[in-house]
Amino acid sequence: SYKFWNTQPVPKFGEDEPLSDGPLRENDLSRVKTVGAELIEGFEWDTVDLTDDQQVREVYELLSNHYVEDSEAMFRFNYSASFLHWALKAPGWIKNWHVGVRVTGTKKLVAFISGIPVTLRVRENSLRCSEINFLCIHKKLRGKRLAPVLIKEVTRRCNLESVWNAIYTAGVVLPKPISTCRYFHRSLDWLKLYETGFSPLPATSTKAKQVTKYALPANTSTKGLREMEAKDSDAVHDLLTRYMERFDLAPKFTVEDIGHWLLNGGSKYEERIVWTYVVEEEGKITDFFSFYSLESSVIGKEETIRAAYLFYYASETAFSKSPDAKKELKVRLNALMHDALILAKKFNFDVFNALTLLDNTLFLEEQKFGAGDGSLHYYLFNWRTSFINGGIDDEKNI
Ligand code: YNC
Ligand code: MG
Repeated sequence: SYKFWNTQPVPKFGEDEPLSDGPLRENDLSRVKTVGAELIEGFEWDTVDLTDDQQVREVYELLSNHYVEDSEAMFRFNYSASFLHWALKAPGWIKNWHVGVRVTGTKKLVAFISGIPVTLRVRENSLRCSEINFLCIHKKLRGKRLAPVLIKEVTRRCNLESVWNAIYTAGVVLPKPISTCRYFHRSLDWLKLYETGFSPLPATSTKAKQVTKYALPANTSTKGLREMEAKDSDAVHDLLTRYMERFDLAPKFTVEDIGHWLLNGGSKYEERIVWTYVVEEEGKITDFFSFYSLESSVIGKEETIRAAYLFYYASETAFSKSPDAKKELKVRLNALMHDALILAKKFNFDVFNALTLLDNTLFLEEQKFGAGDGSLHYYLFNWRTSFINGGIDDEKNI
């Protein structure tokens, strides 16, 4: 019955779609509390310092044991320490938005929630938001209404920076999604996915047939494809900005953001997190695509599934004025994504994942992605807007 969420500035189920976009509650910096609410006896608030590798390690340990699992509890996300450095220290990051709860006696980290600043465009409005992620409570502290306390605390800390809106995603249904996407998976190493229980063997197929179905060539075929370099940042920024104008919900990136999100922040992390490729034709960047690395551990086994997640991409083909423009975009994206699969395979990923967003439905089927059982719901805090299609409910989608 959403006892907590019904008290928050989010749209409710059963309400009509709004006539106009705008905030759900007025805000006043002078009324924001300067200290956090009392925690239950034996626990204390902490600001986790992610410039300290030891504290990143503590967040890693909490998440690797207690973060998101699939509905059958077979797999759990295993965000690496390098991934956390990358995801939580994006340009403009705010230390105070990395919120921890510790046991007072032992100082053990038992809960976490994070925000990073992001400027979003929602239809025609530009919003300074926090992007909330990595909400996690130790399994032994579940069901004690601690999650609302963490959410209110991160809200308070965002409000102290005069940030009144947030974006977040979750697999669970809460009041009230502004969009919903489905996960799709493309096997790269089918046999491994089968052996770990990730992929079933269809009744009408054989192992050998499945392996053949997902085989990929050794080399890419797009002319002019190469790894992105720092010198490409302006061109990629320009192309991505124009490409994203075609959608109702998009982040507004600076050139610095591009360097961070697409170039691994200048390769400063232990492990590589993100791969980005551009297509250069006669000195012009015409296309690019990127994917990032996120493993899942197979619960109860010493194994991991190495997944590549499709990240940002763009193509000049999207701006074609020809009567066949949509077909051209479809052909081009299929060629690019085929090469992305080949590269991910070369880098030893087991599976390539993508959501039903951007122009993804133009290539998911042709590139042999299969629908997963998970959905991802998108939410905005304190912002009213009607449902954004482009996810599974869009007519152009599967
Ligand atoms: C969830 N994922 O409905 P009601 S995603 C938000 N996001 O409230 P308790 C959630 N709310 O229904 P537990 C939620 N899951 O009574 C549950 N809730 O109104 C709501 N799992 O609290 C739930 N990470 O403490 C209910 O539940 C209330 O002990 C119940 O803890 C929940 O990062 C959780 O899936 C999820 O660690 C922490 O199960 C725990 O079960 C856990 O009794 C595994 O809570 C890991 C996991 C969630 C990943 C994510 C995005 C989080 C967004 C949070 C909302 C941000 C709002 C914007 C704030 C900034 C505003 C500004 C400016
Ligand atoms: Mg709890």
